[in-house]
Amino acid sequence: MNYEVIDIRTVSSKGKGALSYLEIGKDILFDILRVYYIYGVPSGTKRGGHAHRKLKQLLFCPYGSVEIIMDDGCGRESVLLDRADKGLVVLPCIWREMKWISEDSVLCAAVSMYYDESDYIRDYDEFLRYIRDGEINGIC
Ligand code: T46
Repeated sequence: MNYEVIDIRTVSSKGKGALSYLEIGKDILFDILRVYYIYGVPSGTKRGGHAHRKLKQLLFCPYGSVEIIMDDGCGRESVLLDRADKGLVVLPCIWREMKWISEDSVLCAAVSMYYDESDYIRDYDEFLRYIRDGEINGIC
């Protein structure tokens, strides 16, 4: 499936916590044009339910735990973002849902495009048609 779990480089200072960082071109292999974060979500809540046509994104959870459920039209896989030094790169043509596991979790995204609603596919049947056609013409 079109995703990758990465270890975010982290420097620990004894008794003083840790600092994690990402560098464009080294840790993230696409340009970042936008950053957003989602918070204040009650545990058990599901968000998402969409795919992107072109957008690439790195998701990470600096506080709490959020499950990312991904679907490529053939099957489903999930990744639990439960550590601040764990990242998930999600490439286009993946349907995703995000489930808030613990209260007050913060989900951060560093993404390759400005916000553009036309990049979203929010209907699952349309997503299945898009990836079927995309496989034929090389988009997905
Ligand atoms: C994604 C997952 C992980 C904006 O106006 N600007 C923005 O940059 C974003 C991301 C959203 N919006 C608006 C669009 C909707 O009216 O904020 C509202 C909530 O967005 P949405 O329902 O798409 O939120 P999620 O949590 O389902 O999905 C978000 C991202 O939209 C999406 O790209 O991959 O987080």
